[in-house]
Amino acid sequence: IDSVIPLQSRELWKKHEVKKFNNGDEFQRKFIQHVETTLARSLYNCDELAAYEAASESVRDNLIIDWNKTQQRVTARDPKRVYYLSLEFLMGRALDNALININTGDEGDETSREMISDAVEQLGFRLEDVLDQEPDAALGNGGLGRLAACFVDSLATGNYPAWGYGLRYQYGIFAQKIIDGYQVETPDYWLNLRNPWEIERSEIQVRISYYGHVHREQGSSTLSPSSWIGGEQVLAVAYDMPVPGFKTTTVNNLRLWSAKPTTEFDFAKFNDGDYTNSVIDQQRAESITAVLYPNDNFESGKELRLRQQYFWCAASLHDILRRFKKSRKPWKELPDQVAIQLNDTHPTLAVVELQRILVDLEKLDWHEAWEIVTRTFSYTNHTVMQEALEKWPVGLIGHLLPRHLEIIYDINWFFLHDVEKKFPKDVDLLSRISIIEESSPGRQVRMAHLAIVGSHKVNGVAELHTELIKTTIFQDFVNIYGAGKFTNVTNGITPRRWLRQANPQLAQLISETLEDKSDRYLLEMSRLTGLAKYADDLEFQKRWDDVKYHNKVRLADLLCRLNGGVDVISRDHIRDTLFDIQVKRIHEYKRQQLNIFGVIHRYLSMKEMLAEGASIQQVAAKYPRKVSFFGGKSAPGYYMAKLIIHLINSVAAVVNNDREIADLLKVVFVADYNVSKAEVLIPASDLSQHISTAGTEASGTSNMKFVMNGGLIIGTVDGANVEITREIGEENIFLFGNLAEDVEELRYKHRYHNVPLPETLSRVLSVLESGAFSPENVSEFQPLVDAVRQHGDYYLISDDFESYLASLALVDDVYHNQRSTWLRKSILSVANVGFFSSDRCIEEYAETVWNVEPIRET
Ligand code: OAK
Repeated sequence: IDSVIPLQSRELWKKHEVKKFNNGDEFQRKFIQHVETTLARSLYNCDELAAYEAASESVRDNLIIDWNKTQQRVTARDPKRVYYLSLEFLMGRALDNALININTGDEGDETSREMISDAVEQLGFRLEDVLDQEPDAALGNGGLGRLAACFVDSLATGNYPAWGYGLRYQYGIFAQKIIDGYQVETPDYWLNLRNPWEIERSEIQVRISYYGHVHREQGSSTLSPSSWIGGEQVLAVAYDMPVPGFKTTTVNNLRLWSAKPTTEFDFAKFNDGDYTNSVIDQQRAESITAVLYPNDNFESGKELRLRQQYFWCAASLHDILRRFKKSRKPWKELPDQVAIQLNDTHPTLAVVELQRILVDLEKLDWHEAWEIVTRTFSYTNHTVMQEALEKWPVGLIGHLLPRHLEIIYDINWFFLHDVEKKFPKDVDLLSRISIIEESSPGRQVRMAHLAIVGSHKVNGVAELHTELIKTTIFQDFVNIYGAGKFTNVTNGITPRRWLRQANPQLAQLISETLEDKSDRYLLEMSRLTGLAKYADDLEFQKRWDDVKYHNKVRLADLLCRLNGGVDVISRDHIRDTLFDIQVKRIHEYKRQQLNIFGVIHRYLSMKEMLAEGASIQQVAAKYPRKVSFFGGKSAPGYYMAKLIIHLINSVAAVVNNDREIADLLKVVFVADYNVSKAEVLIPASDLSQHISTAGTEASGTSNMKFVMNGGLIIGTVDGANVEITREIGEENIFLFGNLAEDVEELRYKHRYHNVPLPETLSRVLSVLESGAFSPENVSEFQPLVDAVRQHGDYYLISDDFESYLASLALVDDVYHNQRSTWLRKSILSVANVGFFSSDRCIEEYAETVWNVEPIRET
């Protein structure tokens, strides 16, 4: 590898080589050194926050040493690399994860985490409290962003030469406060404290242009080299986050771009003597990476968002191509050296930018360039929901990126031309598939179409979802390209964070039972099947149940702390209270309203029994102890989702204060659901709800997390629930509701006929209308009632309500009257959850989409 250091000096470098800490003693030395020199503190003013920072700096030192080696190894061998472009990386906390993943000592020894836990304790701190100081890196909204975080973990663990590229937002997803039962958004300025997990690369800067105009030689077409003279300029500066693999020294890189002003002024203003305004204008550059757009499964189409997208695509591509150019290979070999994965359509401008670079700057022939582009990119679709499909007004793109718009038109022209040859005279087909939508008030660019045309592979994220995109939104493209271009890669989750880190007690029980002291099962999850033989072992069931109990207490402790030291749920009956949890973004299609309507039904039925003279014991026999937990954020502008949050809190206020039902039912809305809260909530669930209208949830990934933690699922036949059922067995999951194939017809019926509601739901809606849960504003929840009664019940609440209630009743019965059967289901679920490791998922991408291989240490 090239170096500016003269040969005779290199021995000296090697002599002073920086070494990783390898035991508790060496860790402590590093820790204290960081307290003194990095933090400029001492024994006398080192609090828990300082301890977190010093511990992180020390662990980071180890990671960086391996990071450097990994990068040198990859540079030396120059294999094909993967680049994962995602506008969101929902990483959560880094320290605990690093403690689990870093390598110290030999296999079978005390794990590095235990070692550091002891070392930290000797220094006067409890590791748990130290870990708790870390703010979440919350640079994502929900499923798509967390998937990207699981993927970079698995890429490093699998030793793939792979980098993630994203944006370094100064404000991550907003912090949610609940005030008077309403969601209130507050800014998440997560970089308030120094961030020990990022390395600023101030020397890595890419100049990004916007606006301006395009020049070409007289008489030449838009297909020939053109020069785009950009107007506004900003700088993209790189910040790197190390991503350590598990049981490997591979440490990959997550590169996040931050916007900075250029050092040049607007000279016109400057010369006018308007120095101050010229500086202020520059300052605006930083707004590009100021904030993450807080929408999940929804596109708001704001100009700043498009500016973010181009900024990130252009910076990342520049970086990727700079690295490729070092190997001095011809351009036609780019697709043999580079695979770029588009995480949804957000990075689709990268397709256009690569074509621009190849044609305009590298002077390749259009078609030669386009062949290279399409062999380089592949695209993952994450939703079939119309409102989430990205479309940008042609006028906006043309103004912001004039040359890119020309290229998009040319891409479209050749594409339509080819299709026309294959399907002559099918004008409807052409207008359906065109990258340009001829809509009023103006034309729009359909980013999904551009992503498909610009990629060699397109994938969905669960079998049902892939089937749906192939037969609905992308059907025409299957006819054009053939089915081979479209493939399924079912999502997965990393078992390091979602089992080992989130649920240390269960992890301990598993490794003991499998006699797998060094936790190899976290890499080879098929080993979990070894648990199956204990499914009916009463002694083992007891230990299994004890772990769940411990995790439920841990959740109760967290809620108590968040509630200022006052218990939210009663401690007396935790072991025989069913913890029923639905945590995910609040969305009508995810149907939190169905869940809360079910809770209202339960409450009304209990009250009715009491009113008819039943004893509380009789009520308890039918409606045994249960806490319904909800958590999740609503997009700030999503009226119905916010109303659902308020309804949940209003129901909680009534139910939780009703002495008559004697704590048999509680409703808890956990404010500000995020990754670190998920790590406490998920292991505590007996039951979790994944109840989207069939065909709407592309995959879901929290369903996998709950199962991996021994929770049972109540769910619809949707997304990855289908494959979960196949893996764990249909006797171990509570499925209900209509199927995706029935949805269209049901919606049609609602639209044109007066479909009577089931009596159960009718009662719930009437009570809502009566203002029982909104005494101050009787009609407050009317829109939720009307959505079902008046507006066609688009999410099919009424069609699924009865089977939902029946399924919930079955849950109660098995949980309370057949505990051993319940535990058996739970054990068998974990035994068969291995398929949902993101390691499996990454292997599938590597083999079927990217054609890349791992790089191992020799
Ligand atoms: C976000 C923005 C635009 C389009 C889709 C999303 C998104 O988060 N989709 C979710 O992706 C997850 C990962 O593939 C899936 O598990 C979820 O079902 C899907 O809603």
